[in-house]
Amino acid sequence: MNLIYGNISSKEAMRLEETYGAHNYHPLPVVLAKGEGAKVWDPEGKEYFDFLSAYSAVNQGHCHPKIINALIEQAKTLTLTSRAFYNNKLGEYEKFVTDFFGYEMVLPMNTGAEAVETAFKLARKWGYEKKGISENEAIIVFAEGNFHGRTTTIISASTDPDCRKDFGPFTPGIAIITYNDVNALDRLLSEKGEKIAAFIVEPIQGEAGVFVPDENYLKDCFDICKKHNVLFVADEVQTGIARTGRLLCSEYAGIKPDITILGKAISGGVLPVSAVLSSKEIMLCIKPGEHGSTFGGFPLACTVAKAALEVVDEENLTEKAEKLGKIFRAEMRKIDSKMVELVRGKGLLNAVIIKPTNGKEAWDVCIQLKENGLLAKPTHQHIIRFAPPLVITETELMEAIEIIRKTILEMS
Ligand code: IF1
Repeated sequence: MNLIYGNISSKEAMRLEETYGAHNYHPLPVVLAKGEGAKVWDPEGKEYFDFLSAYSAVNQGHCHPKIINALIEQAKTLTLTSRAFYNNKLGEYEKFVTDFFGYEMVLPMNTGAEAVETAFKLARKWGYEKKGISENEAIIVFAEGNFHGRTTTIISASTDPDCRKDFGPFTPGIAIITYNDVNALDRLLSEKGEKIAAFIVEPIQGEAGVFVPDENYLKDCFDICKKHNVLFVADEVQTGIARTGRLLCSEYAGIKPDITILGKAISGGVLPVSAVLSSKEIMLCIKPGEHGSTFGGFPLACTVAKAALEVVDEENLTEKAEKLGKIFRAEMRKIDSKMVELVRGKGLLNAVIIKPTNGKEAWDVCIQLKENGLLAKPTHQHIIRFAPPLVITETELMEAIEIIRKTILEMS
């Protein structure tokens, strides 16, 4: 087969990963060699709509020219300084990003998991210093079905056996409550509130299958946290940055979390950039030497993230996500097939629950979608997440919807 992009065929790329890479993933059998906007191409030149967007990291579209130019220019000037010295990009970015999201201070990190770890440590520190929790007694609350990353402390809060099995012993001081159950939080905080530093929660549970909680859930949880002097921490690594039709998904609840965690799309998926946003009062609990990372806040990241956030504004991606999301869900619900059991989501973070039909499950549907030119990934056997880059045009979206409709009708 003739190669259009690069010099390694799909078959060979898959063989190399299989042979030399750890087997910690089970990818869909497709190899990507190029991306632009909402589309990606394999080495042989076949074109696909990308309906995963690297798990909502590529909200601004693949290889956005403005972000890539910012990357190239800064890469030629200064990439990494460490935080042993000041650099001339960090402060400017910190002002920009805090203004952008309406917070007083930011602590820059790299991956989403690092930012969650940072929020976890910050909440504990605040718990001891400001709330007066006795030494080593602090509890952080998480919701069942959560996904916050892969570090040892974060998986200590996971309820997914695949994430946990044989990775113990786990970090103590974690409590788990049922998601979307206000009473569960109320009971726990009434019972142990004085030892609880924070409740860390996803406004929509992504990995759990784009599980959208009841309308008042987040607001009620926020109020309960306030009543017990517990920090409300929103993990918006996946839901943040315009994805759900709001800049931050917690805006739907009309709340401003004490701490907001961002990652993925803050750099448009160009570099690992994450951020913990909070107030001065909370953030200044961490003192020099107590937390950090070699790369966190590096000039290259600051420059790329600033450009990536500017794109969100300049291209009205928040409004686009809201509008196109409504179209997407309406069109999915119109598909006349028993295979489509339920459609849910907000903005362009959506899931279709697939009822197994003719022995075909969500995985088989994704394989067939790939054949027909659209990439999406199943989660939990019966759920397909659909989350295209927010720069997708309405015309492209309608084309993509047609592929999904045709594929599902073909299979049912
Ligand atoms: C993988 C899921 C998505 C996240 C939230 C923190 C992180 C994530 C809400 C950690 C990461 C990932 C990582 C990716 C798969 C993916 C995922 F299916 F597992 F749940 F997006 F839906 N908080 N999500 O969703 O961020 O350290 O990865 O930068 O392969 O593990 P990270």
